[in-house]
Amino acid sequence: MTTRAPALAAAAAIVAALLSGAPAQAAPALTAAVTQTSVWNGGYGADVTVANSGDTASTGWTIEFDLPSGTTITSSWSSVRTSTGQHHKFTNAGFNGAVKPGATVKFGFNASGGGLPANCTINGAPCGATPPADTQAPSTPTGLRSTGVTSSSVSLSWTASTDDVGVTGYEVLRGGAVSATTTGTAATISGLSPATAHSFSVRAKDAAGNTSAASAAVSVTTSPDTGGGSTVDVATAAQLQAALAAATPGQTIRLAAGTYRGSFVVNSRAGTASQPITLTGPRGAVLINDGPSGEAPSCPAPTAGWDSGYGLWVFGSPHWNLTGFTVQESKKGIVLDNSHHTTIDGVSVHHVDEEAVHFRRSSADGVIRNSTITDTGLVQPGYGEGVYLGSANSNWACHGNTGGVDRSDRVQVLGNRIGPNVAAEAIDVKEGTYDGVIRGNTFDGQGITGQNSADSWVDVKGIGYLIEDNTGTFRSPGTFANGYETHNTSTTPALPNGCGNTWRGNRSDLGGVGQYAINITSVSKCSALPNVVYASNTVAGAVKGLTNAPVTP
Ligand SMILES: [Ca+2]
Ligand SMILES: [Ca+2]
Ligand SMILES: [Ca+2]
Repeated sequence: MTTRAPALAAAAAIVAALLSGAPAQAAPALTAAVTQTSVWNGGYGADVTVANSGDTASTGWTIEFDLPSGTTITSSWSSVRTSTGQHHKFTNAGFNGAVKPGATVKFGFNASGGGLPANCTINGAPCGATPPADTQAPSTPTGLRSTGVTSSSVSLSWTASTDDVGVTGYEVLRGGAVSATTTGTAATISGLSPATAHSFSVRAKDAAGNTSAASAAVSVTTSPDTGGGSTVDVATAAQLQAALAAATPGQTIRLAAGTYRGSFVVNSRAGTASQPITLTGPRGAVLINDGPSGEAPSCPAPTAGWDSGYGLWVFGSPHWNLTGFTVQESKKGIVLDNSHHTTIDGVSVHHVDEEAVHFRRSSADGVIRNSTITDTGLVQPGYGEGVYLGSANSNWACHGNTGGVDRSDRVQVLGNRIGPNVAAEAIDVKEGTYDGVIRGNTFDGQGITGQNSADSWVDVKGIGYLIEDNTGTFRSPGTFANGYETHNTSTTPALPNGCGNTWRGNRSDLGGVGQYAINITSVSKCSALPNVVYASNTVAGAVKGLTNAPVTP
């Protein structure tokens, strides 16, 4: 027994050495180390270095490791690979099985996904020699940029970092806090506030937990909230009527080109300030109402059995955008009742029996801009205004829903072309309305009829309007008295109608017919709140001159 014990002990020691891969006398001692050589969005390339710290050349080697789920090998070289699921086995190629003492050989692979090898063995023993501790952080990511935004998300991309051992992932920081992690070089951050600037940076990590500095920050602003942004495409009158009846905040109703013939009413379908409702179409989307028909109620309101004949009627429905389309061959063009914050942009209204666009029943804070109006008042020339702001006090019983007054206040009329063949005023500013802006419009007075005292581009019975940088012309035929007029209509309640308005930078060509560019009917009635005509207004072709009122330098 005693004579055999040393032999048994020696045999056990050799077995242990083989199992551990530890160096042994006169034997190769192989280790293997995996190093990422490049990293890209969605994958990486790696070298595996086989080193021999023994004192005899190896005759061959087999390296095995596992990759985590989601990471696969797309190619490999300088070895013979057998992959079974997530387990990968590499044996030496013909030329690199012999690794001399102190020498290294390499093979490599490309991976899809960011996972790194685990459970690495070489010739059945652990791959290694304990690697030196990784204390070096990856390089700082560069090239951070936005690749897309929505109202609630931002997509980012950046250039990969490098690392002495390997980048294992990235952290996306928003306002200094980690908002996403990824193994690739792109990320989408969601759950963000709309219409808000958000600051992002990104940093890289390695397997040892070393973290790079944060990249340069980028600020990305999310889109405005469109309330889910649903778009309803319509191509027929019935589809349009159904869409208007079911409109919800944030929605866009999109008209296909074509003719829509019928009664189109938006009744009590309010948008909101942050989620307006949009009706949009090309100029070739044409709304026509062949009405009116049926029994009218005493005051106009959507009523079963009655068709107003209006081309588009927005009733009790604030926060709408009306863009691009055409209204024609209707009794009135576009009528807004009690529908504040409506924006009309780039529409065309023409060939209507009465007025083209009417802000009525205290439809305040609206805008009409970049729109074209011609050929109004075909049936009622005296009511054929281009844009009508408010109501005559004789109609306040119906339309005076704010203290008995139609307060269609603060409407802005901007950059429109109105005329020719607008039978009444291009813009009629009714008594009791306040503080609108009439700017940058082009008025062509040809065809104005003089009916119902309509003999100027603009008639101002409202209060506190700013009228500036408009261009007006007149050529016969037509009945044309002055470019702009004021009137001091007496109302109950008493209001300073036709006072407190300002003219600046308007260019008027009265065609040798008009008396004054700006005729202030009564200076004395506005002594407490005077109208102001600045010298920056110009006139040509006037019978009398720029204005009957004092000119302010
Ligand atoms: Ca490192
Ligand atoms: Ca007049
Ligand atoms: Ca009028």
